[in-house]
This record gives sequence, C-alpha cells and structure tokens, in this order.
Amino acid sequence: MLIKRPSNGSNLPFPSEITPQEVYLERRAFIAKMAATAAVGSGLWEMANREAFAQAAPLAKLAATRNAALSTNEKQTSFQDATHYNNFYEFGTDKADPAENAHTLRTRPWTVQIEGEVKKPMTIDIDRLTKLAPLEERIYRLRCVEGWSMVIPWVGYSLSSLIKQVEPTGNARYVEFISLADRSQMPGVKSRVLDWPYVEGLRMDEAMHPLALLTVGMYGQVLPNQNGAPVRIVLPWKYGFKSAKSIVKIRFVRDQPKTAWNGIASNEYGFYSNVNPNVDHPRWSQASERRIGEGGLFAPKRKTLMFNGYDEVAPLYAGMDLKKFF
Ligand SMILES: Nc1nc2c(c(=O)[nH]1)N[C@H]1C(S)=C(S)[C@@H](COP(=O)(O)O)O[C@H]1N2
Ligand SMILES: [Mo]
Repeated sequence: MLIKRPSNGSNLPFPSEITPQEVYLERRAFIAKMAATAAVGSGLWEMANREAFAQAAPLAKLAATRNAALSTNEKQTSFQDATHYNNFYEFGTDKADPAENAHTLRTRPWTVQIEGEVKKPMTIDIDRLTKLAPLEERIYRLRCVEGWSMVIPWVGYSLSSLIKQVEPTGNARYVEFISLADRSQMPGVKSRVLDWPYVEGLRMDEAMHPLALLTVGMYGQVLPNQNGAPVRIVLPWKYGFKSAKSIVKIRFVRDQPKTAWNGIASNEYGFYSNVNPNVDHPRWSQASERRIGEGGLFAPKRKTLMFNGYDEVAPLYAGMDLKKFF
C-alpha cells in the first residue's frame, strides 16, 4: 500500500520508489550472500544459521476439500513468493519485513471476539473457529492496489457460515474486522504509518457473499504469520488491503465503519475498494497489473479485470456509481 507522505511524519514510499519485485529479490539474495560470506569464521555464522532454521519450522497441515467451482485454474504463485513479498505493516512497510519480523507473533492461545449487533455475541478460540465449518481450499487471485497480483490456494470457509451462527440483528448493516495491534509482538505498531489497530469493513451483503472467505490456511497448511495467522479474511474481488490479517475482533454495526486506509487517505482509498480498471488511483493507473513471479522485469503486464474477474459479485453493486463509491 502506498500513500502520500502524510503530515503525521511517517515515511511511506512514492510510487517511483517501488522496487520491481525481481530486482528487489535479487538484491536481497545478493545482500544475504555477502552477509553469509562475511559471517563465516565469526559467531555471526551461527546466528545466521539459527535464523535459517527458525524460518524453516514446519507449519501444521490443514486438510481441506478443493472447491473447484470457486477456484481459478491459473498457475499458482510459488509459496516462496507468497510468503516473502507481503504487506503487513504491523511488521514493517518493506515487502520483506513481514517474513523477517513476524516470527514474534504468538498465534496460540488466540481468540476472536464477535460483538455488536448480534443476538449471540461470542468469544471463540481459534481452534474452535477453525472447525466451525468444513474447510475448503479455494484458489483465488488477489490484487494489491499497488498494481501486483498473486494466485494463492487459501484454506477456510465462507464468512457467511460464521455470521449465521452469531445471528445478526436487523440493525447490523456493516461488519468490521479488527486486527491485533500489540507493540510487544509487532514492531511496526510503534510507527505511526497507520492509526492502529488496522480496521477494515464490509457491507453485510458483501460479507454474506459466498466468495468472502474466512481464512485459516494456505498451500494446505495453517497460515504463515506473515500472511495473517491465525485468521484473516480474503476478498478476491477487492483490493488486497480490504483483506485484514490476524483478526481479533469482528464487530457488527449500524453505520459504515471508519477503516484504516480510508481514514488516512480517503481520496485514495474508498470504503468499497472493488478492483476496477476504470477507476484510477489518483496517482497511478489501475488498468493493468504485474503477476508476481511471472517472467522477470520485462514481462508484459496483465489487463486488470472488473472485480478482479469475479463477475458474480456484480449484483451487489447494481445501480451504484462505482466512480463515486470507489
Ligand atoms: N492487519 C493488516 N492486514 C493487512 C495489511 C496490513 O498491513 N495489516 N495489508 C493488506 C494489504 S495492502 C494486502 S495487499 C494484503 C496482502 O496479503 P498477503 O501478504 O497475504 O499477500 O494484506 C492486507 N491485510
Ligand atoms: Mo495491498
């Protein structure tokens, strides 16, 4: 995510400062090699090794049935790319920061508090939440507002399954997702780049759409910390920032919630944030995108599709001016 250098003194990049992923990954590999060379024969070598092992810790497997009807056949992004090119500002603003820093996130014990306009509010343990409905694997495209996309086999179930259990009242018109914001586990929360906690939201009918996925895993395993463990949302027809990570609270409300990115730059990030090639970001075009891992620096960009290609959500926005409600 990119915003103007805000008046609050944070220092986010301008688009011209975005490093293409391939250059970026090569540069990091080079730096790592140099560091390893320098470290041989010193105590640093042992430290570097320990780090490598810590990152290789296996993630628990998660059995799920593929939902072919809701899955794309496109080539999947590699696990390596999907876990090393992330946006998770609680762990830093650099694409590699979450992979480097998110090992300090403690995902057990973990509870999600469900509150607000519901008949059955509850605080549910993550292990119970995971078993609330049969787990499905869904291969979704996810496009970041910055102009890149990935194809990831997510594991979870429709958010609607959870919503039905808590029985929203007639006053529930929107739902808010609130991420953990704990300075002791998340080094990025010290920075004032966003107003913490990270908050996102949906209109109720969007939240009830079968594509909205309550997500607990990817690539047949539990979520890696950098991808939003232990539970996040994935909304494939919206820009990636709507898909809040490491959720601790789900709140049903009457009024449209104030969301994190909209709060910091409302002219750039609207509430709806549907992928839309016809509505440019004020500072860059949204007409095309780069598929992460695809063909190096000079690979042609792909055309961005309306609703990221998920046409089945179109009825949710019938009659709305999507230039106004961007
Ligand atoms: N809590 C929280 N959720 C977040 C973000 C964040 O910074 N914090 N970044 C968002 C953005 S901009 C994107 S593109 C996706 C990236 O998800 P991925 O790293 O799993 O691909 O997470 C979204 N969810
Ligand atoms: Mo994003």
